[in-house]
Amino acid sequence: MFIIGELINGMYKNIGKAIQQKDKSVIQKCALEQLAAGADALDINCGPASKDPASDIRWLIEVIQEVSDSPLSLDSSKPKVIESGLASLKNKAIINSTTADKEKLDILVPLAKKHNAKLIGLTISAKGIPQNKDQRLELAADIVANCSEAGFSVEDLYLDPIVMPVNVAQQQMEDILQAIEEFKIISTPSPKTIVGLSNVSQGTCVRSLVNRTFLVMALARGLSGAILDPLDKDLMDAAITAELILNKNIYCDSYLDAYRKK
Ligand code: THG
Repeated sequence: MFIIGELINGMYKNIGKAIQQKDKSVIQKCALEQLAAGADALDINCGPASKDPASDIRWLIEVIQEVSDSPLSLDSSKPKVIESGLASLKNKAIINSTTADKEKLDILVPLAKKHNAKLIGLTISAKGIPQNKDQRLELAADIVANCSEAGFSVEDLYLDPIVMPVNVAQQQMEDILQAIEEFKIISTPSPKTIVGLSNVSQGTCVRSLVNRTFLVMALARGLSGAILDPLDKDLMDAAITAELILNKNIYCDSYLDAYRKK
């Protein structure tokens, strides 16, 4: 599973404050801790309080690149912010994200192609959040079609079914899981799949348990990646164990240590 660490996000108080005060040690520590815990890449989101996200994202990228060459996931709903980030990015890039709206796809798909970046496609549009599996599949097919037409490799595309909090959208959980499974048969080669895992537990009081249970169920449906908190050891243990059961890792008594990235 491809793991993107979610913790460099201005919605967290300590990160929001560090961005405001340009305190690079907080950001660098958060980056290195997540990578040491097994993250393959880091999500970078300036958060809702940033007054100048196009400039803040460049600062975040620069200070992280001083300590790491891991891929960075540029997380913004504004193409201008992503474009600004890409201009100062030396590491590999993941564009997080485009929606299924044509005006966004027409900017972000060519941008991803130009920068050799991976692209996350949210199955959401200006019409709103999909309410069932079929609406998710329709939006996913629009995204895949746009990528194919633009000559962007679908293997570099991660489709995101939009995970909703279980306490407000309990009846949609099975639709989301089925969408993960069925996104793969939209095209050959298959697009990959990804979720923003912590969304599922927002507002619940047993967040870690809800997160890891959903992750294991999604992995069983073929999920390729997740944006998650890699410092949650129980979550990482569950992910490693799910991949063992799915025969992606070979069993040994010390498999948790063996597969925990050094
Ligand atoms: N898909 C994609 N990208 C995404 C999301 C997604 N990026 C943002 C988000 N969703 C994934 N990242 C987070 C990060 C934090 C939380 C949820 C998702 C979170 N934060 C605490 C909260 O809101 O309760 C903040 C706690 C605090 O302030 O300390 O839950 O779905 N492609």
